[in-house]
Amino acid sequence: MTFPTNFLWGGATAANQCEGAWDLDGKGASIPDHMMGGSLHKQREFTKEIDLDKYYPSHSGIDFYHHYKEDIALFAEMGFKVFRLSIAWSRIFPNGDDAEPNEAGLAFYDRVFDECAKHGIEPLVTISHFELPYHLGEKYNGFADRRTIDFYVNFAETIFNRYKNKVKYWLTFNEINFGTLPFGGRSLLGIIDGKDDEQRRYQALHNMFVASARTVKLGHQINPDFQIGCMLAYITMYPLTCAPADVLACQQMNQKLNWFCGDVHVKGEYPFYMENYFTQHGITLERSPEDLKEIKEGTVDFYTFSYYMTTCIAAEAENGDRTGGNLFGGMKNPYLATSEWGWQIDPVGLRYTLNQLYDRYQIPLMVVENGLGAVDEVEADGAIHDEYRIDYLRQHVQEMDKALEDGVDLIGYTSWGCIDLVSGGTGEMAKRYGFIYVDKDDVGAGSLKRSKKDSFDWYKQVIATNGENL
Ligand code: P53
Repeated sequence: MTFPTNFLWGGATAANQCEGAWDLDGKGASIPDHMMGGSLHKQREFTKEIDLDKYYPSHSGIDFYHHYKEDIALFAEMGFKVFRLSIAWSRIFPNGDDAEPNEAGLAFYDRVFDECAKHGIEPLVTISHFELPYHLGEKYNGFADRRTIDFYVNFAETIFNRYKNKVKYWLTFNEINFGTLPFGGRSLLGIIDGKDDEQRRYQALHNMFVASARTVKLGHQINPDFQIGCMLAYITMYPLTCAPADVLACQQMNQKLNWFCGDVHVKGEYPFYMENYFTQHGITLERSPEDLKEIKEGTVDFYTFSYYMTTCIAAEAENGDRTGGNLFGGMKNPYLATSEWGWQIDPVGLRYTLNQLYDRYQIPLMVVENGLGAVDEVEADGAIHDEYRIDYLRQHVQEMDKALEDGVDLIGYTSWGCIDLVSGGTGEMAKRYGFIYVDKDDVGAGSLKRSKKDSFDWYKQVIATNGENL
């Protein structure tokens, strides 16, 4: 058995996808509060005005805001060592640029962390998980404006001081590398208006790097025991063929999408290939020597990532088939099966990825999202037989085991959506990831009752045997 005794087993969520209570106790609207539900074939609609006659999934989520005790008790029953959650920025600073924090919002997370402590669960907090206060988008276009750096750092400082004895593990930005794609423009960077081009996106990303680095430094001053990490969506890429042109195209795609942000966070410097990319594409960034110094001084303590799928890259698009649900123009891998949402399932790719990342960075790694989004059927007796989810998770845990044997310093695993929640990409409830089923549908109907799926008992036994009994 290779899992270390202190391995952090657990699950992950994000505030905007589970809390609900979107305007309760002083909370302001966040960007996702302006997004309606969609599906694989229908993009989520974003509206500047919130039309209360329409259904916005984040407004009620799974009402974790009122069910947190019950939900955390269920996580504890599975034996969770860690629970990854995010703090809704607009619950603490309703507009993002407010002078004072909202006490009722701060008090909510005190209750959540106290509940975790009661069960011996360590919280892992994402400071910003695609949920900027809407006002920051509207007034400043989010991180496109440098002033948002200060708003973010002020938010981080507030929660660091408040929870310094309750939270040890922090992540600065969820899936920051999505900022390199149009996909990340609104939800991650907060660009609401006007053009969302590369120039603007890379400037916003730069501002986020400064915000992250300053936050890491500040966090270590507030509590030297803090462990502060970065978080990327790692979309592992293979060349579609062994044609050198495909291999090269794959390397270039890896640099831009998978390596750039991690290199800045971990090494504290812009990599040469991005400097070249900026020159080639006429991108000029406002980066002061002071910014670069801050980035160098605020490198992260550990590296975390989400891992759901892998994709293939070809120099010429016509060399292969595009898979329906695959983002980023990836190609179909004939050796892999796909989920109902078109994501290519690749457990062996996780071992490959862990080795690749550890080789590159040599700091502790954590897989903070992984899982299978699937439609679940509730049987007449209330049971949910999700053996497809167990198979997916089991195979990924086996590959983590092998990566540990390879010598990779992997410190934890939090599967995504440990309780069913609103899908980030599509806004659906139907795309479920949980060990715990929540009775709610895509139009917002349902009792919100929680029930255990077969995967609940499976994961419980995995944790109890520290990964031995799969
Ligand atoms: P959903 C795409 C590809 C990889 C990760 O995604 C992604 C996305 C966005 O859809 O995002 C992360 O809910 C994200 C979570 C999200 C989860 O993956 O679209 O951090 O907020 O819910 C799963 O199936």
